[in-house]
Amino acid sequence: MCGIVGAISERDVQGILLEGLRRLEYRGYDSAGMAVVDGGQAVQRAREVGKVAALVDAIEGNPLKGHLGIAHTRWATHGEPSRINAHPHMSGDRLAIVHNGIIENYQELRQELKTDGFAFTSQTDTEVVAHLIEKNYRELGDLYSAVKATIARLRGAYALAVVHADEPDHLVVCREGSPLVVGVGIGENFIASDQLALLPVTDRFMFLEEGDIADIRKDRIDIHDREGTPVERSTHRFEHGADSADKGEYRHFMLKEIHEQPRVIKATMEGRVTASRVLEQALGTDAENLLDHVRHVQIIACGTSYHAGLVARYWIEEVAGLPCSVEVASEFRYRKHVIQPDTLFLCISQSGETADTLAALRQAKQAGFRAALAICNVPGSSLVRESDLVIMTQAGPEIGVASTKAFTTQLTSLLIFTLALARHNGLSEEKESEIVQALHLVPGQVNDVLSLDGEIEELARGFMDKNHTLFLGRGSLYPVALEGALKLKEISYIHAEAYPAGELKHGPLALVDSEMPVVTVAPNNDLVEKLKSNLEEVRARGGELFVFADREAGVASEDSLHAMQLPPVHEITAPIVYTVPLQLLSYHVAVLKGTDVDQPRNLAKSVTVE
Ligand code: HGA
Repeated sequence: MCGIVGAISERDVQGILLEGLRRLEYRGYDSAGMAVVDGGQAVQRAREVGKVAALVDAIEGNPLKGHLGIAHTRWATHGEPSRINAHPHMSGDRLAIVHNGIIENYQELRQELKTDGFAFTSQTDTEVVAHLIEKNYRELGDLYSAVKATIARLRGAYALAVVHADEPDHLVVCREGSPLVVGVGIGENFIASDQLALLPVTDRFMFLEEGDIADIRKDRIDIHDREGTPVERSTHRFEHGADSADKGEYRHFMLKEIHEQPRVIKATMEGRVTASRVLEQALGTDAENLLDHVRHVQIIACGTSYHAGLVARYWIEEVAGLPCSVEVASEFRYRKHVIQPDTLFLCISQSGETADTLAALRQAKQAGFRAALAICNVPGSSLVRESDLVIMTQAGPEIGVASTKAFTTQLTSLLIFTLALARHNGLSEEKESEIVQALHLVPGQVNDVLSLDGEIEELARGFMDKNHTLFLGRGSLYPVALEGALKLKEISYIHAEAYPAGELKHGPLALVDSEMPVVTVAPNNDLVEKLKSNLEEVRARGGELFVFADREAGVASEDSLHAMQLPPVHEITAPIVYTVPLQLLSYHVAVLKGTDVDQPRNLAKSVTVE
């Protein structure tokens, strides 16, 4: 999604803004722009279609000089990606704004402003906000009051940062439904959509709450809440290493993040499990009391996180013995539902700002769910702040748009949660200990899978010239197949579908021929024999099979069957381990095809719009 950066400092801010944009590029990247104020002179602005590098090239030799500025990477929602629609948007030559979000009533405001004589140069909803602030500025005479009056008229979601050349000593920012963080410096201050953007200049952050409006000066930060009451927002130190936005020795962030998985899975377990038990207090002070009352779990998520939820359903029903439903957030929020008594509402989101998931959570809080648990990777995000219980995944910033380490740490967190819940529902100490011990083995098993990288790269050659792929799995490995197909689609643009293997003969078998590779994950569980029969069905139709199988499952390479042997894993933890070879497969296919692995076309990382 769009990324916002802003700075006010003694020094020129162009470098800070460009580095911030570069770090935000993973959120959305069809165009980028920047506006800088130098004393009382007119605002200087530069905008370019494409990546931040295009903006850098455009201003090379003609830098924007000044101590106050705002910048933006855009992922278009209103109006095509073009220079005219790129942010910052201006009203006249003295006011500039950047915006992340959607203004739902922009058409009616646009009509009104046209009648008032404002001329529009773009198709965006954002330009409406620029003109409305300018209109209010003319009436009220100061920027802060003008922004305040403006947001009272906006419907929708926004994080805004606004500068005016007549007031060159501050910027005004606000948020409602889109993330915004204030970076606290010494004699300089910053704002951004994500802390990651500001790590080169500060490690101290304040998270604005919904409805907050803030006046940011070099040496002061004044925040008011929705009611206009002055408020303090506490300052947090950034927890992850500042080098997270650096690829290091790896060719792509995605590959780096795949290889980080043993470490981050371990980090996600730290403080939450002993050698044989789950520490349920680690889920929150109220966890024990709360989990005691839960009789049903409703999971809500989008994309990869949804697949994590689908795996968790198998665990919750099998290990905790409680009914569990899973639904994509964008469907859940627009339908009527029957809420079972004592249902825990569980949201999964990497960013904690996923618009549909957040909206579903807010509805759920009105609708009478027992409590809300968030599984999230970004501390201080909206989802975390608005949930009763939280499990933070310890994946660290994930830059590759296609999620990898966030998924496996979500699974780790979901298994920890399942065990905590199961303890309240009669799980024996022996069984808990067996599963916790299996979980401790996962980082090592993932390492073993990573050592197969070279062989998986070889397999990837078989997909380069293919247009379609089928992924098969059974039981809790079916969602792993779904996630494998999603990964391949996202980064290699090969059409991929996943089916529960037993469904093959009910339709998709008609598609199987030598042009349709079939990928299967086959741990050595109760279903492996049935899966082998499904594989025979494919081979009988001339299909080429790529099977990731437990080395003890008795699946060996022959003719049109390429078998990759994986270490033996416990059947409960198998979905975590078996995800990894499919990530590597997608990665290598994409590299061989020459696609933009970390920033695939049309996609953005943190989906903060509907
Ligand atoms: N609606 C604005 C901003 C879009 C956005 O926040 N995307 O994540 C536009 O289309 O420019």
